[in-house]
Amino acid sequence: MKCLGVLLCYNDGDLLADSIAYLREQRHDIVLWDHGSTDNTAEVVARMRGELLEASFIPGDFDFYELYPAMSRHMIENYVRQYDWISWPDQDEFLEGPSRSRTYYDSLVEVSDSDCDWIEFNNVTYWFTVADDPSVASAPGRIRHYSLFPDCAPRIRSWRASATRPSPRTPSSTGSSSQPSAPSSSDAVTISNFKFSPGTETVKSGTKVTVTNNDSTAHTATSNDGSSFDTGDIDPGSSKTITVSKPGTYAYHCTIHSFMHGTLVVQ
Ligand SMILES: [Cu+2]
Repeated sequence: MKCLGVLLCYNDGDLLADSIAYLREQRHDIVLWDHGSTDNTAEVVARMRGELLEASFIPGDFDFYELYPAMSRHMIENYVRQYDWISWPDQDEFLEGPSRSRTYYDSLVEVSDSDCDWIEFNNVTYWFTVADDPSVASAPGRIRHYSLFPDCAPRIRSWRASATRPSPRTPSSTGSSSQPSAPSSSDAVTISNFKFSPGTETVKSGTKVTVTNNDSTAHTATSNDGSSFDTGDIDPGSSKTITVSKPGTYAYHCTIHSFMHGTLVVQ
């Protein structure tokens, strides 16, 4: 059974190594986004990069309330089809089955074989005390002090991957939108680490702009006005071109990762 864990991180660097190690113990591949942490999160991520399927840094000025929808679209676009089960704890949470005598992974296998599509978890607080055994490597094994968080409704943190269905995307008409005009020269925008570079590109009217995706996940370059240009999906390692004739300043974004923004100035 293939399990994928999602971690959205913000300034919980002291717990992050345990969270990553725990999901790995429970046989999950991990997609991690760090939302502009200012503590040692980046250092922990760098140290544990080999344990992570994906680690991306999302700028802190990206709206927190857009983060979950953006991650959801990212998951649907890139991962949901390849996995059987998704676990999406808060980054300071350890997901466990109903009994600690079995691993979370073993509980997931049981649920996966049932008709259930998701799991609700009671919200339990834990804390470290001197009575905990620091020689136990597994954090949940180490922590012995739990209490049920009062007045807190159970939360869904884990579900069948196929229950996350792609919403129909508006198909992009063609790979590029171009008005007839003599192309004068060409220019390039590259995408690396979820960023368009240069952030603002200035070209002459009719210039063919090549957008190259150096990431390991698909992106688009889509004008915010919804009509001037849309590359459609640019697969990892490939390029698409945009040609715009009408002079103006065109803000654009990636439809899969709405926090990715760029500007094309056509003179
Ligand atoms: Cu993107």
